[in-house]
Amino acid sequence: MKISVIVPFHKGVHFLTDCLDSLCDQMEKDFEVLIVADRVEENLDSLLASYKSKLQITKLISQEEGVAAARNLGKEYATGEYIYFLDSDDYLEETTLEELLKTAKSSKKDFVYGPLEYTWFNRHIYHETEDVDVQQQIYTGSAEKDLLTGRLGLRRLSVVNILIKRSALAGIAFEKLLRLYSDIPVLADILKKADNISFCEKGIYIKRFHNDEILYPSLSYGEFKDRYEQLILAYQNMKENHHLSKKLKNEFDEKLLGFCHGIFLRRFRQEKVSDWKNSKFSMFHQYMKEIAKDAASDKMQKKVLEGFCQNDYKQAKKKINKILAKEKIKKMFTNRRFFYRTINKYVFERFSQKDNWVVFESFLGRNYSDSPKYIYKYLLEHKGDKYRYIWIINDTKTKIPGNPVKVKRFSLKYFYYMTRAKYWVNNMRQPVWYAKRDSQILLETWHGTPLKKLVFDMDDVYSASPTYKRQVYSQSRFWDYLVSANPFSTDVFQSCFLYEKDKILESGYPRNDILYAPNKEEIAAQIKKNLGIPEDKKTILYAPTWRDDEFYDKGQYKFKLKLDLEYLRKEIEDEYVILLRTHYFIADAIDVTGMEDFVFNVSKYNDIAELYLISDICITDYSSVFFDYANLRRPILFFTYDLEKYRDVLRGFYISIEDDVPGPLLFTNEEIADAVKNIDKVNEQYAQRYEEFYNRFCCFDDGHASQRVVERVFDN
Ligand code: C2G
Repeated sequence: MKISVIVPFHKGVHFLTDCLDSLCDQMEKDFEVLIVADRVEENLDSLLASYKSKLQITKLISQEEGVAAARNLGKEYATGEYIYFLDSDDYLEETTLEELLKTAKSSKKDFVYGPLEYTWFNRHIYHETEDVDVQQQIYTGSAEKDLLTGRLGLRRLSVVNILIKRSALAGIAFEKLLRLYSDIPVLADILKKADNISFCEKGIYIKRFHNDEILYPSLSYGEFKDRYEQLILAYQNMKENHHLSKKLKNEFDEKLLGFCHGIFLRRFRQEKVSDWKNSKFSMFHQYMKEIAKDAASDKMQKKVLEGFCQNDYKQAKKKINKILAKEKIKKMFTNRRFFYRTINKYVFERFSQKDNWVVFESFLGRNYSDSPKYIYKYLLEHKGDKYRYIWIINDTKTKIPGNPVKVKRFSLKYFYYMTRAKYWVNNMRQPVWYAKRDSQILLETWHGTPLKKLVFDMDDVYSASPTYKRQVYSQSRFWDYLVSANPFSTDVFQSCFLYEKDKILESGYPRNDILYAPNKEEIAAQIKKNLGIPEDKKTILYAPTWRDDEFYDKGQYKFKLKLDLEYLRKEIEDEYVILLRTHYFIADAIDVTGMEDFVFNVSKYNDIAELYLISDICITDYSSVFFDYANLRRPILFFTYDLEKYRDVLRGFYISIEDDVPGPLLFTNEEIADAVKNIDKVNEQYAQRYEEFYNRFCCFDDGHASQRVVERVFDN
C-alpha cells in the first residue's frame, strides 16, 4: 500500500461526499482511506457503504474528542508507506496524490507538500463555474515560508496536503489538549527537518471555507468562544515542548496581541463582570509580558500591550478610550450613517420607549405594500389613535392613508423612531447591526411562500456573501413572531431559519386579505381605471423573479425580457393587455415605447396584490407570486425558459415545479400565445392539480389574516 489517507470526520456528510468523490477520481489508485469517526450523529455508515466498491475504506471510531485524537488514531492504523492528512470538508484535484507521490520519488524526500487553494464552494461549483472566487497564496518552495509564515495567520497553519513517509512520523503525535491548534506543534516538528522537505507545485488541495458557521462551523474559522485561550495553550505547548522559531514566535506574538486587543475592546471595556477586569486581565498579562513590542501594528495595539504589561486595567482602559474617541469623532465627520448611529446610541437610546409606536417597513422602504401595509390598515381601522404609526418609505411623497409619520430609511429620523418604537413590522431582514432591544417586539411577516431554497436549506450560497447564513441566523434570533401563509411554510421556516415553531403565526398572509375582500370587484374596477386600462380588455400580469447570477452590483440585478411583446401583440391584442411587473431587485428599466396601448409597465406600482386583483391571467416563473395569486383561483402560466439552470445550478426548489404547480410550464412565446388563446382548455386540464395546490398552500387565507396577526401580537 502506497498511501494511507487519514480523514477525521465529525459532521457534514455533504462535505464528506465531495471529499470521497474527489478520492474516487484520483489518477493514483494505490491508497487506503481511514475515516476516523469522532462523535458522529449523521448516517455515516450508509454513505460509506455507497463507496465500498470504489474505495478501500476503513472506518475507525475515535474514543476521544477532537481532531488531534482522530489523526493519532488514523496514524496508528495506517499501513501505507506514506501518510496523508485530508480533512473531510476539503477535496482534491484528480492528480493531487499522483503528483505528490511523483515528487516524493524523484526528490527522495520524506515530506512533500503542495499548495492549498481556498474556496467557499462545493466541488461542483468550483469545477464548473468560471468566475468562482478562489484564494491563493504565493508559494516559494521554501518550506518554512510556505507552511508557516506565508500562510495568513495561525488559523491557516495545517498539516493537510503534506505527503509524509510513515517512518518519518514516528514519535510525532498531535497534542489532544490543543483543540484548535494541534497542527502547529506537529508542523514545527516537521519543519525541524527542513532539508528533508520538498515542494510539489501541481499537488493542489482545495480547502473549503464554511458558509454555514452555525450548523457546520469549521475548526479554523468557526466562532469558538475560547479561541484565545486555545491559542495560549498552543503558545505554552510550543514554548515548553518544541523549539519556537523566531518567525513562529513573532507570528504568535502578533496573533496573541491581536486577540487580546480585540477582546479588550469588546469584552473588558463593556462587561461589568469583574472577572474580566481582574483574573482574566491578569492571566493575559502573564503572556503579554513576553510579547515583543514590535508585534503591535498600530498605536492602539501598543497601548493595549502597555496596559497589559503593566497589569493596570484602568490605565489601559483610559488610554484606549482616548484613542477610540478620537477615531470616532473623525469617522462621524466622514460617514453620515455612522454619525446617525452614534447619535442614536448616545441620545435616542436614552429616551424612554413608546409603547404605542409602531414602525412599518416593506421591501426595505421601497414601497407601501405587502403584509405590513395590510396589518397597518387593519390597525388603523380598528385601533385608530391607540397607536402612533410610522412608515419607513424612501419616497416620502407616497400616499399613505391615515397620515402616518413618513421617514426615509437610514435617515436621522429613522433611527429616532426605530429606537423608540415598541413595535417593528417588517417583511424583509432588518440591518444586521441594528440590535433590537429586549423590550421591543419585532413582527417579521416575510415576503412569500418559499419556492426557492432559503438560507440553511441552501448548500452553497451562490450569489449571497459567504457569511450570509451566519447573518440571517443572528437577524432571525430577533424576530419575536414570524408570519406563515400555510403549513408548508411553517415547516420550511423551521429548517431554513432554524426558527422555533411556537413563534410562528399560522395566520395566513395579511397581504392576501384584499384577495378575499367582499367588494374586490369594485376595488379592481377602480384600480383599472386609475391605471388607464381599457375596460373592454382582459389583463395578463407578467411577474417574473430575479436571477442570482445576472447582476451589476449588490442588490442591482439585470433582467432581459424574454417575452416577445411584438409577437404577443399580434397574437392576442384584440382581447388582452399585458401588465409588466419586474421584481424589486431589478435595476433595468424595460422600454415599452410604441406599445403603450398593449403593455403597461407597472414595475414601480406599489402593491402587487392590487395588480393580482385586476389580472385575468398571471404569468410568472420561479416567483412566490403564484402561491398568492392562486387564492384568486384564476389561471397561472409558468414561463420557465431557463428552468434547468435556475433549478439545478442557482437554487433548488422545495416543491417539484414539474408536478406540483397549478399550471403549465411554457418555454417559448408561441406556447404562451397558444395557452392564452386556449385558456379554458388549460383550466380544465389543470383543474385537479389547481385544487390540490389551493388546498395545500391557500388553506389559511380567508381575508382575516391581518386580524389574526393583530390579535396575537398587539392585543396580547
Ligand atoms: N414580487 C413583485 N414583483 C415581481 C416578483 C415578486 O412585486 N415581479 C413580490 C411578491 O410579493 C413576491 C415577493 O416580491 O411574493 C418575493 O418575490 P420572489 O420572486 O418570490 O423572490 P424573492 O424576493 O427571492 O423572495 O420566501 C420567499 C422568497 O424569499 C422569495
